[in-house]
Amino acid sequence: MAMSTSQSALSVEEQAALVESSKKAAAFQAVKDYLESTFQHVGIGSGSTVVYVVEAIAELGADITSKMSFYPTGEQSRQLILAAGLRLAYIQDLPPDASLDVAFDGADEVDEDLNLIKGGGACLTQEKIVATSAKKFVCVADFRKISPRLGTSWKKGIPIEVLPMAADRVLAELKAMGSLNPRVRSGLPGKAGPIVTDNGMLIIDAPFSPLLLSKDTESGIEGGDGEDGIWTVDALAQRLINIVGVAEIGLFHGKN
Ligand code: ABF
Repeated sequence: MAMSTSQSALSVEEQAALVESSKKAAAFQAVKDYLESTFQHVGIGSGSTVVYVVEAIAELGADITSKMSFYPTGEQSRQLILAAGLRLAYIQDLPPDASLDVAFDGADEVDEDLNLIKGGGACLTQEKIVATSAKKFVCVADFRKISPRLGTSWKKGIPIEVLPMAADRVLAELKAMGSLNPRVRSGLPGKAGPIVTDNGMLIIDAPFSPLLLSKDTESGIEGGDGEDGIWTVDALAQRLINIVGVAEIGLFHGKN
């Protein structure tokens, strides 16, 4: 979403403060609206917005939260849960026929159908496991994340977790599909080499033109399966996950 005139007139500090207050407001509202006191199993995602989610949950008090277990999507959320004094549990310990009551997580970009790009923090596989284990998934995002088409505001590309031995082949396949300059995500500043995920894999960021992610017939574009370079979110997601060597992708579907 583009900044409105009044927002762009703000100083850098004022804009940063606006973003923080928006994240906090979204998080507190999400907890108020979607966390029920009878819930027992709650997923906690990653990123800076989720910090406020955990703050809002902790403020409910032990009378409510002590009956709940909290399932992290990575080390950051594990630490958040522990620091807030909440009960930590792991998704692998939840019986496979059981579900989380709800999971809260952030996103890098959200479209009008609530499709998401996630994985800017490289935890996308764990995030998808927790999200899809929940009866309800609540995406908590501030005004910057909403866009008419994925790829408009998040320009770094779709995060894709890949087996290291397949990375070059996956890169070649992505280029053949029309991804613009896909690349293996490199390490933190001052740290050489690629980022290695908690699963021992690499992350490829694969940018696609926002136009390629249009909602086919609804927006007057036929096809959407990559023919003529046009992809729908669904077709692209299906194509990406089927590339050999891809473990998981950072496209999350809004409708399932
Ligand atoms: C996680 O954290 C990721 O999927 C996403 O990349 C990121 C969003 O972080 P933030 O809330 O800091 O913008 O949800």
